[in-house]
Amino acid sequence: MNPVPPRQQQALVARLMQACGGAHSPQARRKYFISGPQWAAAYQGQALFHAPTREPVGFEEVIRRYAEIGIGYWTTHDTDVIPTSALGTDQQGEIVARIRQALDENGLRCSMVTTETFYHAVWAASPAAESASVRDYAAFRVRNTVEIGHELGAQYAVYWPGSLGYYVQGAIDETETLQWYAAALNAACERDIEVAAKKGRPTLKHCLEAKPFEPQAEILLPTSDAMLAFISSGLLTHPEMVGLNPEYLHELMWGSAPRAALARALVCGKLWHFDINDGYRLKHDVDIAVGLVNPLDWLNVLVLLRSHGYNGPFNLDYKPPRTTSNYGVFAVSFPSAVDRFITLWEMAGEVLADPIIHEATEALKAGGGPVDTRDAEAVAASNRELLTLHELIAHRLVQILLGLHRGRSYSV
Ligand code: 3MF
Ligand code: MG
Ligand code: MG
Repeated sequence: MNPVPPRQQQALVARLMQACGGAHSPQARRKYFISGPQWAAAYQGQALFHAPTREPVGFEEVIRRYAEIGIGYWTTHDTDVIPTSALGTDQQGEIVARIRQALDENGLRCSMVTTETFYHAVWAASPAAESASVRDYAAFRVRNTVEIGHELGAQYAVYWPGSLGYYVQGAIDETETLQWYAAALNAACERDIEVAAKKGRPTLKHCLEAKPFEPQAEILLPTSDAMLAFISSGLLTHPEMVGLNPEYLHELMWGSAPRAALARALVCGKLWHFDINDGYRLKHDVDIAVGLVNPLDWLNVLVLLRSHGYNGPFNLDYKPPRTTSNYGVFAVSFPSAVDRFITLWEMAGEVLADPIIHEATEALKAGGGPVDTRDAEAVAASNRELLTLHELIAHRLVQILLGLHRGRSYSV
């Protein structure tokens, strides 16, 4: 192939994307409760060892592009859109008004707001630091975010306490830090109750998001299970207002099965919001787009969520790779992520309707019939042949994932 000069490269990407086919229309995409974060589209590719590879993108452009793609909901940190120094000032009011206008003009809704409590120097010792001034500031920030959320018509507030921890051992008392963190959440919930009553709106759903590693060395609430324990610890004044925003990769990172983590949240009635992405076990938070690494696991996650009637948002919390250009973010990265999600969602429906999986599952539950249930050998013998169905179900799931159940085969 001849070299492709820079001015022809976008056209090549567009043509090959078109050739991939299988794209859903913006109208079809909008039927899903899929939200696009401001920070995901605006991510410039920077990291500790990485200079940015993309130009900055403001909220007007992100909202407009999401609308074109068919992503119906938008989410943001307070400081993604409002400079730290402008928080709580008239300038904030002006920016929020501009956001409302951009959302209205493009037919998007803001579903979630979140407070950035990890980037600025003020959070060096976490939002629940020893100093009361830091904690008062944290309370101001989360209350202010609740107000922004109500202004923008959001239903959810998310909290990622990524800096709630320490670098060196013994410097903090963990129990105190957790109490102080709870105090900030309590302040947010109490302000929410006041603002919601004043505006005649329901209160927000406050969702905690865990991550096991980074940016702090040791993290006090590293998993969704730790969050569940924290919610029922007695430290929160409104535990009924607080649930979870698990992130797929955050659960995978520590070696968990994300689907099992989601199941534990479901049985507690706390699975309210879900950050969708992909990546690898025991590595850092690479935030690859949904289904690019673990499509089979993703199919199974969606089977679980569909079968339990999860109806919260699917928040596209991933980072377009540094190798993707500004053009590619909206031409390839977001539309392809949304379409893979929709395909996996539809496949999950096929799994739930599949007569083979259905019969195999029912047979496993029916078991082998009457037996002396104090006799281990007899119980094992009575079920032995049925248990082969576990592997048969796994085979069937892969058939559905690869389209083999529709007659596709790979013999040459
Ligand atoms: C970090 C994250 C965060 C959270 C966000 C909460 C930057 O790993 O996943 O995204 O999702 O702060 O909304
Ligand atoms: Mg996240
Ligand atoms: Mg992540």
